[in-house]
Amino acid sequence: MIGIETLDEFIIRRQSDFPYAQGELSRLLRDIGLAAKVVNREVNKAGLVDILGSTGTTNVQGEEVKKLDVFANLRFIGALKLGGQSCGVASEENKSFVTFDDEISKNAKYVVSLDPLDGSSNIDVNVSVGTTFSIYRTVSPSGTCSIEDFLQRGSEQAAAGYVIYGSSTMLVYTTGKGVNGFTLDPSIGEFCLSHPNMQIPKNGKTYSINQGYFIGFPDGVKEYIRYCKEDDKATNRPYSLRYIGSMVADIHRNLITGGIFIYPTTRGSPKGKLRLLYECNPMAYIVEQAGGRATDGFNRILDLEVTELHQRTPIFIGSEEMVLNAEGFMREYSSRVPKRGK
Ligand code: AHM
Ligand code: MG
Repeated sequence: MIGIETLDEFIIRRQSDFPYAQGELSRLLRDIGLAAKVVNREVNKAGLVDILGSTGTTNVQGEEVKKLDVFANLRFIGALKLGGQSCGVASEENKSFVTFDDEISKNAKYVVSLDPLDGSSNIDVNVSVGTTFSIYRTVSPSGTCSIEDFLQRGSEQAAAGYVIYGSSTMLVYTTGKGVNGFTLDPSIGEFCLSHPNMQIPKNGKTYSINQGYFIGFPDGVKEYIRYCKEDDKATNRPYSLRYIGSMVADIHRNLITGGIFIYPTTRGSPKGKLRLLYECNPMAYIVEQAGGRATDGFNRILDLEVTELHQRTPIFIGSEEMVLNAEGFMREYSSRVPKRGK
């Protein structure tokens, strides 16, 4: 198609970027793109489920009406299993990882970790949601996988990305050679290259955090928030606060316009809320590849040791200068004894 490059065409053109250029990773990415289209179709008719479902448990085709996050989980796992390029999937929806031991995946060299529908509570109120995914080359022999394949550091990711189901649907991914974004054109049913070589501004004037939990934040975060709200023309403060409550949407906005997203430790989530394996690692890889920064306030997210599938971590992610600044507050105040009622 003249002037338009589809996701599939782009992946094939860039196949030589991959260190193991036998096409498996390309096919895996295309499987993810396909599942994203199916999930997008369902997300777009979310409000119709009750109307179309005849009893609340079955729809007009007689299929069981599933919650969208369960539906998305089945679709992504189904597409990856059928594609035959991965030998297992770890998902936010499953306690343990799922393995594929079919004939079709007997030579598979990859595993995938994903959150099939992040921010799914936002579905009920017509607010953007997302999918995050992370792909690793296995350390186990081809066609087999074990927990070690999933517990690799984020720096070992072969590819990662996200899909945002927003006012338009986009798939953004990296294989370690920059970040490219594709917008779904519903008229042709294809993701088309719309955001080549995405770069996050080095600085911004948006901070994104659930400020409702302020009382339970570490002192460094409290002080950083005070800094964001101060008047200072030279540094463009006060910053704007923007918080959608869908990590993918919040980080996507900051990726494009500049900003910082923080989900720190809180009183209710003393280890942070977001999951390292399939939420923070893929977003950190994307943001770093776009020239930004992602840490837990002290250490690079991609270097964190992964010890369990559903491990949580605090995260500070976005424009490099803003994240560095926030880390400065964390360092300065972490050694101080927290003051009561502050
Ligand atoms: P989920 O995986 O249960 O959907 O939760 C993850 C979501 C993120 O998308 C978002 O950043 C965060 O939870 C919002 O949490 P909170 O409501 O505590 O601010
Ligand atoms: Mg999630």
